[in-house]
Amino acid sequence: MSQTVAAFCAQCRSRCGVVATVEGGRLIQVAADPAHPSGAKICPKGRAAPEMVYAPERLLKPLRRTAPKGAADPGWQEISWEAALAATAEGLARTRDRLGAEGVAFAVTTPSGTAISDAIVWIERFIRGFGGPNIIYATELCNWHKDYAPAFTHGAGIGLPDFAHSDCILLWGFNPLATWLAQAGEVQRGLRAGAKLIVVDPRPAGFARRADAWLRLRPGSDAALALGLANLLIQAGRFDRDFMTRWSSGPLLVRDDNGRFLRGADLGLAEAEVLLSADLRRYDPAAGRWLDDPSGIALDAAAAPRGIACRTAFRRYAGRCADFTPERVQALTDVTPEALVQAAELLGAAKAVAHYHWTGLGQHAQATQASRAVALLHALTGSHDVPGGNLYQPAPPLAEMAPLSLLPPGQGAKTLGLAERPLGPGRNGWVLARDVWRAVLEAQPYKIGALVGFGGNLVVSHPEGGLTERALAALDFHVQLDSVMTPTARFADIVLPVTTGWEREGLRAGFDCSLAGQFHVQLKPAVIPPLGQARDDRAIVFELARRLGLGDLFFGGDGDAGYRAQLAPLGVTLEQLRAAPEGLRLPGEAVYRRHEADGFATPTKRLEVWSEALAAVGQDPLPAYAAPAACDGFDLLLSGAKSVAYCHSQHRHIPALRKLQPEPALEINPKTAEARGIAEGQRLRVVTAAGAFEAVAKLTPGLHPGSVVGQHGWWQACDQLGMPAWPATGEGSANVNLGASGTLRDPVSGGFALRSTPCRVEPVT
Ligand SMILES: Nc1nc2c(c(=O)[nH]1)N[C@H]1C(S)=C(S)[C@@H](COP(=O)(O)OP(=O)(O)OC[C@H]3O[C@@H](n4cnc5c(=O)[nH]c(N)nc54)[C@H](O)[C@@H]3O)O[C@H]1N2
Ligand SMILES: Nc1nc2c(c(=O)[nH]1)N[C@H]1C(S)=C(S)[C@@H](COP(=O)(O)OP(=O)(O)OC[C@H]3O[C@@H](n4cnc5c(=O)[nH]c(N)nc54)[C@H](O)[C@@H]3O)O[C@H]1N2
Ligand code: SF4
Ligand SMILES: [Mo]
Repeated sequence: MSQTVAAFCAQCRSRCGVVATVEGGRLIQVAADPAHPSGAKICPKGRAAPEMVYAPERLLKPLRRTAPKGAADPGWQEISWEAALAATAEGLARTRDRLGAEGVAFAVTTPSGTAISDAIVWIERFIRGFGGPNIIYATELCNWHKDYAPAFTHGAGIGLPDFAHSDCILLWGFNPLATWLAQAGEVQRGLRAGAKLIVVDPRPAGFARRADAWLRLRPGSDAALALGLANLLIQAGRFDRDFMTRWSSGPLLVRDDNGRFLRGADLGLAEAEVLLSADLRRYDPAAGRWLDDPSGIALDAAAAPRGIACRTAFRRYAGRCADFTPERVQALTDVTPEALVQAAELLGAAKAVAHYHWTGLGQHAQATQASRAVALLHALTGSHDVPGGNLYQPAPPLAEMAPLSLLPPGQGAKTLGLAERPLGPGRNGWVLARDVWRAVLEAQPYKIGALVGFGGNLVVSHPEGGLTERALAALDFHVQLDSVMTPTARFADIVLPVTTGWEREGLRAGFDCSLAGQFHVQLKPAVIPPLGQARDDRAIVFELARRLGLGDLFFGGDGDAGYRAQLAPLGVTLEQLRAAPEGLRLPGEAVYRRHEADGFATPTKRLEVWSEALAAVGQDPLPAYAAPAACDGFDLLLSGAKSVAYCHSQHRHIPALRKLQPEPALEINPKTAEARGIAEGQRLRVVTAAGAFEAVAKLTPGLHPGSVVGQHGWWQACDQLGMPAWPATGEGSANVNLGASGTLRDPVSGGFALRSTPCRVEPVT
């Protein structure tokens, strides 16, 4: 008897709506559910769901190490859940007693590329309730420069691109055909309705070939390109002057001598903190409003009240942009003046521009500035929170289950990296792996002795794999939760087997591929029961919490009570959601231009052309770009991109997926290859200042000739196809992150320049 069950695929950010077919308790097939807001299509990973669930590599029982960490064979011994949970709780309690709660670090795998999103709020609730200030989370490599860095400009993340209704779609270092299928569908809808398309990518992948303007830039030069485009818009007067005047900090005066806003106190006014326009009209930043009538206020002006030379923030920004002439932009980015002008024409002509950027913009040493440069470019087009632009329609409200305030007093200040990067991810308790490793190996600034990894493959997916292995081997206590044995789990003392997303529930409010999806709420059912003894992450933290005296925080162990608390603000019950596994469309209308009512969540409550907050931490208050120094002996730039076949370091063991991408490819322009005597399919060694890794040449006509593009995440064998494993580290490894340099880092986020690392490529003989 076969039956169908509505659900969504939780494997990646797309969260495609699906219908699963189950026969005799076995998952047989997963298919798209066109009735679902993100269900038009599914990708090969979704189709391979049955292979993933029933893979012989699945871990189905808790394991305990019996051999020392250095040993070639960990000597895994199967143990009962009771023994595994008791040992875990005891290890955590022991470490907390000895070193304080900060002596335990946590790692959580990415919710954009795994199904951990089913449980992540509960995991964070557990970590914060326990008192852990340090979560290794990859955000600085992943989403920080799109979800947090844009807040320096407009107080929020990048927003929801309304691709389907846009006149001009701007994909910047983002390849949704491979990484966010539902959003690729929205792009296609927009194109069918006549939208123009601009793609900024060194690689001729995804939508690049179909773009009206493909800007094939040199990796990492994104900020220069954005400033150059902004320059053309400003020079031609083809920007939304009204929006910039009414809603940005552009009209406010900035002092030439100290780079601070001119304040009332500077002029001896009673209102010491007011900011001033060129004709000295007063703006109250605390209230977010002008005290004088702002009509006719100048955006671009200079003034010298009381002899204090000032220019408006906008004039300073326009001046910065003017440094990026088409000729200079070409020298910095390799984008021709013709292509630049063409793209600026498209942006200038569009009524609304919908844009998105992700890791192509984010994995660089100047990523925060690049994010600012693109946010301001987008602001110039006047597309903030308007139909066809980027929207700020919030997801339906679930109760916040993991606020930072759960951390006991004083713990938050212990978050590693906060002192060096006070505006970075540390503010949310998210830390760099390398900062944790320093605490493990050198007790700096304090000792960390234990790690709990909720998935994640730190040895392969994070930079500095060799360092990671040394630190993992030095831990006193390490628990890893995963569904397969990984190069990271190999170091653990206890490995807990977890279910896949198909074997457990998952609650999701808002499917943010589209405005319509944003109103959709769904409690995905478990389409099949858990395999073997696998348990779901959520149930595991409920149980660990009970054993660690945090039972009250976890509703006395009652998972449904937890869901009910989460659903309380929504006006939908758990029973209603369980009765509608395909999800519910909540009532509500889109609201646009939210800033007109609320202002922006920035220090000036305006969209910040000039950022005093960045200046206060030593960063340029205007978006900036400086060409990196040439690097002797390295004539190419190493970049990267994801394959549709895999998420990060997962799935190489799945036959249907491994057939799509059998080997770790290094994309290289045929001319670049020819000059080095490299042929298609040849084994190559990529050498950087930090290390080396191997890959297989894939000649890619059209690729930016000064760059090569690797794929991270290779380690695993596919036994069913007889395809080999790759060492995670050391000789012959294909681990791209062995080439990541600890010195090429974004100063605000701490992120690594994984996509702009100087390298050279040589054939392996
Ligand atoms: N199939 C699949 N889907 C995934 C994931 C996965 O691993 N596999 N992971 C999920 C996660 S966690 C994430 S973060 C997202 C990431 O989603 P994306 O950011 O879309 O992922 P990528 O394909 O790695 O990178 C996007 C593009 O950036 C380009 N690029 C490289 N260097 C540069 C540069 O210097 N400048 C610019 N402008 N572009 C550059 C690449 O050529 C690539 O086409 O995908 C999510 N979805
Ligand atoms: N060079 C280079 N490095 C990169 C990137 C890049 O583009 N280039 N991308 C970066 C990005 S964007 C990200 S997000 C990170 C990702 O880095 P990680 O989060 O470490 O992702 P993976 O390497 O795929 O490891 C995920 C592990 O979690 C397990 N897992 C999957 N689902 C679950 C679950 O529901 N529960 C539990 N407990 N475990 C689960 C998987 O089996 C797998 O072993 O990598 C980053 N590293
Ligand atoms: S695109 Fe992502 S969510 Fe959609 S089917 Fe593929 S893996 Fe699943
Ligand atoms: Mo990511």
